Amino acid sequence: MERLFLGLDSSTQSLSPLVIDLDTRRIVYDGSQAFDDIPEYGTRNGVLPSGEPGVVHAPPLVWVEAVDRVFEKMKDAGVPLNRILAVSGSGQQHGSVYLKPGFNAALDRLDPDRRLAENLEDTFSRATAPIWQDSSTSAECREIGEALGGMLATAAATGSIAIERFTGPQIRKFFKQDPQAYEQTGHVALVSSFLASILAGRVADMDPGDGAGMNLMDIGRKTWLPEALEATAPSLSGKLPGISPSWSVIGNVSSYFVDRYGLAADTKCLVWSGDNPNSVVGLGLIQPGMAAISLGTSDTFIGTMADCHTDPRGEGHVFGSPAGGYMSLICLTNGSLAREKVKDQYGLDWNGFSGALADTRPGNEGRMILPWFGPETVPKVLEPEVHRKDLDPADAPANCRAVVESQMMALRLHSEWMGIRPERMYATGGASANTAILQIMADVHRSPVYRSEVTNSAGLGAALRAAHGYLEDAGTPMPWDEIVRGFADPIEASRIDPDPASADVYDEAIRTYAEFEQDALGG
Ligand code: ADP
Ligand code: XUL
Repeated sequence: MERLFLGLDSSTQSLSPLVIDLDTRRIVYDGSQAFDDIPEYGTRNGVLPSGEPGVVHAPPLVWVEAVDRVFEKMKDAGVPLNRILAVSGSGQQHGSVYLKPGFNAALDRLDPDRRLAENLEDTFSRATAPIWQDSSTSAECREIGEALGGMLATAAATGSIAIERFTGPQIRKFFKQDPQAYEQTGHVALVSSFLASILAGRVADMDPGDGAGMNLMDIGRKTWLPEALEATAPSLSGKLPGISPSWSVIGNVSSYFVDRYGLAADTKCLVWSGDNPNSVVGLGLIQPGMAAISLGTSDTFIGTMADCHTDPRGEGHVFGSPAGGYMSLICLTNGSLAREKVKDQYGLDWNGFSGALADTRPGNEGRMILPWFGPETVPKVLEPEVHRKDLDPADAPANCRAVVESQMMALRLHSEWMGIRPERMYATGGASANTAILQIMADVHRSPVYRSEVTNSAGLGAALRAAHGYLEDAGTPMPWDEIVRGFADPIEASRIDPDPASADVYDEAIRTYAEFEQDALGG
């Protein structure tokens, strides 16, 4: 008897459902609905055009409409929706949705003869939702940071310094700009908890994975931090839901989905989480001390930790891991963007870029680059500038090696606070297709590197969490390593071992790199 579970991944640009069969370890359905393909909501790359610098909002109703669209697509494709045992999901992190006090009642009486967007269009106290790309809250970050005793005290208490894209500073900005609309808000949701509420037909709790991305949660206790709520906006505690473990069942699916799409009435809905916490599960990082690097648009280093300790430099983040314990994350904004810039500058394709890496030697004879083509998160650089050390801008191969080596050294240097010494590392994201880049990753981190098979690790993580929570709730728990086995396994044949001589070179070079970075940042 097959046991089916659904994960819904609501990312910046699309909603992607993924159905797994836990027994045969098969992905039964893998689909997607791009928000831009629902033109009446006017998004481009998932967000609304904005005239104000740093302001990036999205219309939450497009996410709602996408829910109907993906259920229609699954039904049309013959997915046996009546056999799905449980649903969970993944949301782009930090984005916030503002709802009137009548939201819960509207969820309770969803009319299956009308689309979700029609059912819910009058429930918003703010028409748009600020999302993670919004960087317009520096003033609010300063205010919250000061109220909590400074930036590092904020990081120690909430897992991160007050950061522009995080939800708390965004809520504070809304309260300051439009106190009346804030007062008329009965409920503030994350993207994840908003969509979880729709599936369950009642206001859903947040989980400690996504809840940690708000500057509002006590990272040690995984409960709301009263001082942070107070520093953010008045009466906030009454507008937030609870925080529940990532494997909590909210209840049965809303009758809307039973009547309209044929789901079974006892399909369980689990709390949702953020995309990075879900990816931890989807990449199989279920034990403390595991690490992956995602080489996507940006480069992220994701690790897992048993105990919570935060970054003393304030650059990195700690979230609750949905597999228990904690996860840590740093993000290099100029990841693939920088590699692409260098590649294009010399008129190369990726083969040519890899060839340049083959033609140069580990350590690059001391030549380095700080590829801050745009603003950088780690280290924080607001006014972008590219710095070169002993590097001739006309030397194509040396520049190609410099960008990859420097980024890998930055990832190692700035993740040291996590205290993770993994026996193996996983690589995912578009650039993980490039073996020459992965060799440098293995050498700089002195660790074998495996490529991961999954492309939608967040959606897979959500489906696996649905299975885990369902079995836990049914009184037949399955350990995490068994849950992820066969789904999140790295490709054995993709193993790349570090070369000891090259690793020695990088152990030396990283000190020079650290000084170079400090000099560029003005000490
Ligand atoms: P996203 O963050 O949008 O999910 P992806 O994980 O799909 O991004 O990664 C896309 C990036 O992968 C592209 O921007 C490109 O720079 C990079 N990429 C694709 N193929 C290669 C390759 N062979 N070598 C290096 N980088 C590559
Ligand atoms: C993480 C972050 C992004 C979003 C993207 O802190 O801001 O990775 O979660 O969806």
